[in-house]
Amino acid sequence: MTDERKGLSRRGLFQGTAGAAVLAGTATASGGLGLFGAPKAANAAASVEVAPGELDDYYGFWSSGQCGEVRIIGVPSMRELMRVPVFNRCSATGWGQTNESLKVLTEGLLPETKEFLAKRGMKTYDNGDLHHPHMSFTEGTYDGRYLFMNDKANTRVARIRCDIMKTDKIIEIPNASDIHGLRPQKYPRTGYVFANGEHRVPLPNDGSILDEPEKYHAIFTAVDGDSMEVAWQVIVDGNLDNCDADYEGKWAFSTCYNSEGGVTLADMTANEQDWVVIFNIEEIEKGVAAGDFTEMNGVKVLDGRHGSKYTAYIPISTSPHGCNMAPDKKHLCINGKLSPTVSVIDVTKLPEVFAGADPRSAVVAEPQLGLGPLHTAFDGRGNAFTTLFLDSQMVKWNIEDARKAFAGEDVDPIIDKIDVHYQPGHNHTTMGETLEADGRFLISLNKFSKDRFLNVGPLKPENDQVIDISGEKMQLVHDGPTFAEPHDCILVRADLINPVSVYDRNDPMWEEARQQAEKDGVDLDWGEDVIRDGNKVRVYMHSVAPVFSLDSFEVNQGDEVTVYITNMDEVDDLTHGFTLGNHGIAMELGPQATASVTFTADRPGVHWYYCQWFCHALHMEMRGRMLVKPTA
Ligand code: K7E
Ligand code: CUA
Repeated sequence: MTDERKGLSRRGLFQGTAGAAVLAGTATASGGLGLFGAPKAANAAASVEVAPGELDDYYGFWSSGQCGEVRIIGVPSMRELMRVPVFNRCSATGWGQTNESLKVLTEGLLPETKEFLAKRGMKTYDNGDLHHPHMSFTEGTYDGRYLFMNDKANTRVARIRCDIMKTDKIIEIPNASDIHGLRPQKYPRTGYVFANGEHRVPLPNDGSILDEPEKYHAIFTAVDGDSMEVAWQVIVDGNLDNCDADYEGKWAFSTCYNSEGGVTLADMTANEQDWVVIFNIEEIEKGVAAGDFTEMNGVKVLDGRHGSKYTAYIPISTSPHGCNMAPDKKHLCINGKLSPTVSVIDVTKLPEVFAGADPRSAVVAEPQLGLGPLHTAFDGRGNAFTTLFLDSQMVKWNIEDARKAFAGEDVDPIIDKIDVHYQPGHNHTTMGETLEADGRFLISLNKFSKDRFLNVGPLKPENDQVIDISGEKMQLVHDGPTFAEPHDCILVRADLINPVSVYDRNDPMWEEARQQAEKDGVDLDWGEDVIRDGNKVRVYMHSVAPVFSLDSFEVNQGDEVTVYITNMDEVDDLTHGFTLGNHGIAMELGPQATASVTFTADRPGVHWYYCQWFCHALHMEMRGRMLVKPTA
């Protein structure tokens, strides 16, 4: 492509996306570049272009809020690559219906939750509110092993295996009421996954205390990221919001609002100041070893309220929100939300605070940035980018300059501001929460899109915008509509993630199916058989495109049927499916995977099952019959 032609396509990109509305009014005869100006905008536009057949430089892992799933988006192209069901029920893959997924969804629930759900005829929750996806770390950077995420709706923490991009563990957190902020330990490795219980509730929350808010507590949880068991919990004052960890494995931090201990909006915002809580990991581990805890619901719970040696409370203007550790290993940014400031804490001063120094002495900068600062991201070159929710802007500022200004020097730390569209919450830079922050792209996750896209009715998409931050000035280069309701994302360099294309037949995911097959004397890989065991029937078969190895099986009305299917194709991208007509049953069968589903055969007659994943020229013919013999 010649430079001239590139220039044309860049213009095309702007006219098609960000620039359309503006350009309509300002286009000039010289080519319609208008407001964006020729050279800089053109360069920026080129940087998000990923031509057909080319690959993105980054994996973006997006949360999806109340959809309860994780989405994988290529960055900078913003092409959606995959959806990974986590807390939701997925029609395509059978997540929430297959025995393998139900094991993940149910085994980590608390006994009282299982009992509560059983009364409603449910095995697990089928919704979630997933805000914060974060990858496991080794020595301060992403290691490609796992992703961890929170469920604010039903108080859970989940893990995705990045080799197969499937959820493999979900646990419910006892003694907490919803999980909001979540971050893995960055150093030496993950290690702990820190999870904030946001709402304050009585402990235990069994009805013995009701309308006595002064007796409610919020709780901070450390989950062991390897075993996915709760390691310990710490009771704190206030409501926990967002959290982060440092780069030396010493601290965890949580923003806290509602120092008032109130239960209404007016109560909760009455005080001028709330705080950030600093958790001293070493002291907490010593306390656990020394037995300085109360055991509650099987968990070691430490008291970290004011005056505890496990925590420090640093006063911050009322209701701080985002909590972001800079890759300079030194500066923690606490975003003001109701205050127009970001408070910068120098973590090297924290030992003094724990030794008795004034907690505010750790605050080394507090730049006034604009209205509604919610979250901050970093470029690895000493600059920070903060979302301004109320101003609908992104502000770029320099951390050292902010320190100088705080110390009384006449320096303006603000480098640049640009409009985003509209009302940004989180933002994230490429590799920005790691020591390998590379300062190429910034995503602004805007809560509203207003007039940026074709009208699709009263429910509008959100708008995730891509901003080029490689130069001194920020440049908006792409608009990306998203469905409800991503809060956060991370941007991971593509070489750090190496998923497989075909499952390993020894994967533990279908271990229970393998054990059952052994008991039944059936080869789970290549076998096919119908095993009757009282009114329980187990049907085994495999699939190789374009056939199921059983083209029919017969059961009696009222039988409890489990169908086990193994996809024995070894080819990349050869997924089959099993959909059983008029039974509400469908599941994904990945290459070399086993999946199973259990149901009661209570509809007499002939029921076709078919493959719902296009796999072969004869995909339409890939089917069989279930014959259900009436009981009477
Ligand atoms: Cu929406 Cu991270 Cu839950 Cu801020 S949080 S915006
Ligand atoms: Cu097998 Cu479609």
